[in-house]
Amino acid sequence: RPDVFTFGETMVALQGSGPLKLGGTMNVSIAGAESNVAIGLARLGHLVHWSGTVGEDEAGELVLRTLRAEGVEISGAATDPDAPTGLILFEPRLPEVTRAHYYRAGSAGSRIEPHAIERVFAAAPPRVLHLTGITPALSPTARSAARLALRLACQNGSLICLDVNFRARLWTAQEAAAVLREWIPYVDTLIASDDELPLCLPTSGDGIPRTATNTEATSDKATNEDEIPGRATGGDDIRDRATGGHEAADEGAPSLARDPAATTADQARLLRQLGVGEVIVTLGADGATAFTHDGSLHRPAEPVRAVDPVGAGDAFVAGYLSALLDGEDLAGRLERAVTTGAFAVASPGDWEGAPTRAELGMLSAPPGTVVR
Ligand code: KDG
Repeated sequence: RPDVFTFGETMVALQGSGPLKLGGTMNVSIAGAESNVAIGLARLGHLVHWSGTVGEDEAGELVLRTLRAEGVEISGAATDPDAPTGLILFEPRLPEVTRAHYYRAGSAGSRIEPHAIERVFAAAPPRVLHLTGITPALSPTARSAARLALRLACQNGSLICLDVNFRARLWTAQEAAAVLREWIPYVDTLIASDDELPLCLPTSGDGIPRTATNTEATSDKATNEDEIPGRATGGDDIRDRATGGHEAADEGAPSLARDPAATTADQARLLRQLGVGEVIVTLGADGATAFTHDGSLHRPAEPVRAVDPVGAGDAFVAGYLSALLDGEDLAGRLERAVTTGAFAVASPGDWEGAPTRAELGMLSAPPGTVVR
């Protein structure tokens, strides 16, 4: 049984050395939020399964070869002869500001099909399903695949982790909100930046027909194949750590609609009332705050010299899930998350700087240390 299953689009990534329009040299690598998390977890010694579709091209070979080399299980991955592997260009524009340019519309990765997900769950349901809000933005079939994963994870008692990862270039906030609000009642661990929280909250008057009172949280009445069932009980205790050991959504639906003056804590409380086990709000250089059944806990970021911010969120998720799998308490989970996040910020590339378990302690080495 894999510790974690995740899936999504992984692209070939070209990392420029300065403003793109000036030309120059580029470094060739791969990038994808879910595969970044998968690599981060594999480096920390966890059994991770990644699935996705790449083109039948050299860029696709690079994606699969890299993931294989990093120890990520990819037996559920597919190749599509009729569409290319997607491309992302990273343009470091200022020392700490990077622009990303996508060439991914109609890519192989966007053509991932639900049956790929079905096969993975049939072979071995994972302890944790990690989803991002990028996958449902790619295409209707990718959205169906993500929804099916949610349903199968519920049926199999897998812990469900969702990183909102809103990408405004891929869909509108309205489109994202319609999907995320449907998923929220089934999420055990929600990871979002503070400005992404409203996308997950029910609201009236924004044209989205989903309010606190019509949100069906953890229904166990699902009879339709297409419905997401209530969560299976028993089995792995990993979900207990994230939800406080209670079935989510038992606190009654919140009566507040989205309120522009609501604080992050108010929003997190509403999300917990809707069924989320724990809400982890990432705050960039300010660290992260977790809201759980026990209250809230803040953890400042590890100070490092920032080299490249891309991939820091994914590294944070990998560290958090790694510690959760190891049975760490909330403080231990946040500590590992800010540590792996700091490694990503201090290293060029999306995932290249992810630490192994033995390297986790290196951050506290004084400047100028040579490890011999
Ligand atoms: O989190 C880093 C990702 O943004 C990057 O790897 C590319 O997956 C990506 C995306 O869709 O933006």
